[in-house]
Amino acid sequence: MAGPIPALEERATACAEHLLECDRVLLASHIDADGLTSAAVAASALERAGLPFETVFEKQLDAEAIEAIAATDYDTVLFTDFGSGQLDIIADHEDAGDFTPVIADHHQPAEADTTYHLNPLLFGINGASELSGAGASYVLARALAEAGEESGTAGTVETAGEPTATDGGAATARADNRDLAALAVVGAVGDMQASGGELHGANAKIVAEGVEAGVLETATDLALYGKQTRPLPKLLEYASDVDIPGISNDGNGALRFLDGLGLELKRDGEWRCWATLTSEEKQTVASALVKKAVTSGVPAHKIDDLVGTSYVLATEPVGTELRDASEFSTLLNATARYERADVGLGVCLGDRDEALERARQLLREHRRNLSNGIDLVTREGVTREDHVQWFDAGDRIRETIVGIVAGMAVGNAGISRSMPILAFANKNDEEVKVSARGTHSLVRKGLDLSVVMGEASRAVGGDGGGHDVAAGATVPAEKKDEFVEHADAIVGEQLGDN
Ligand SMILES: [Mn+2]
Repeated sequence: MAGPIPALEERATACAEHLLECDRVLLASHIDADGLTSAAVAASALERAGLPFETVFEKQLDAEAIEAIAATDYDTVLFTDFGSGQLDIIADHEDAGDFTPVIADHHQPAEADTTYHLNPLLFGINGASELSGAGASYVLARALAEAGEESGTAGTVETAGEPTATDGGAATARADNRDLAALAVVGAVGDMQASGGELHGANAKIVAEGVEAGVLETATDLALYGKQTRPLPKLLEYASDVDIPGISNDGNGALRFLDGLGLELKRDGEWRCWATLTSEEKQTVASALVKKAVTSGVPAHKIDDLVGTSYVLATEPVGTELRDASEFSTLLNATARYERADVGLGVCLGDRDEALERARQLLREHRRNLSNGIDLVTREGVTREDHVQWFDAGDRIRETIVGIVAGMAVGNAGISRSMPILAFANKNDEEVKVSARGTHSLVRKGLDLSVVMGEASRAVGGDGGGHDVAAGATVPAEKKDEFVEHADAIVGEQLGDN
């Protein structure tokens, strides 16, 4: 029986067979939604294969972190959602006999290779849009089940305590790890791979396995964030990706729009959410929304963005963030941003008590921190140079969220949309983190913040990079002003308005 992605099958099997020969494994993963789901997929597969393991998380897999991993007495290290980009350092440790790496990643590999390296980019599959770290881990998990079955090393652990007689389908899905497809999809969605409203390529094959296994449902649906948990008026008000005049960012407008549809909007005094509407009710709202967008002059390609594929985790309760891949990944990101990978992993592995409650609390705090941060920046304002605007939050906004705050504050009073914004926050005693945010219209005019942050930071002894519309850097604290000067000059050149 073939795995979900034939091109990766042979390598995945080699990785799986090596793992199954080990006495125990150290699992190391990245701290973000994709990394957490990667770890959960790998941890479940290792456990079902009867392989003892321990899990560690890193925000950044740098030389120091790899050194610490090498210092443990594990002979085999399974890296998920990172490892490829650090392969040069990892290979040195492998050569020194510190450990044998097994890597399930989707990032650009460094100039080195190793035997047990599972990465879609090595097999002509796009790692940015077709397979995430969790997807690569899923491919490995499927191979682990398959190889375990053939070698007879697994088969005793995985069905313990599971209903088998009455629930044959679910038991089979669990025995071959297809039930883990749901987490793989949460990882892909969390890694922003659902471009144009749906998952493509290898990701789509994983979706198909999840549907077959009964853990996923897909539907063409409204492509708004919060269908499971947001009260209907908030769902529409906060949907800012497609700007519908009179509804987006307009609480009263959203209420008036819904009131005019003749629907039962509340039940037991509580606003209903999208997920609890009947299909007719959803149809009524969706058609009215499209009509409103058309009559408000929203361009056709934007109206298309209102509709997309929803990925529903079929075994999770309706009306919870766990049921929607996008809301699930947001919950995981909230745990990751506050360095509570243990909480995120707990939720992925099925802890619906303590871990879930803590994750929800972290998400509430995260939203509060964002809103406080936006208030702070708006109140204190930004400093304008010729081509960029900036603010320094010091210790008052965490460096892990200062970029999101900057992006959300743009457009508020005194914060221009017509130049990029740089946001500083303290990282430690010696360094500051700087996050840059632009707009797509500035990118069309030539802005590339990845280049700006990379060049300006290296000019002052720091380092940085990212994407054209959003990037980040770390620079020595005393070089902040010099960094701003460099960034200002480079943006001026890019936009050609020197
Ligand atoms: Mn990833």
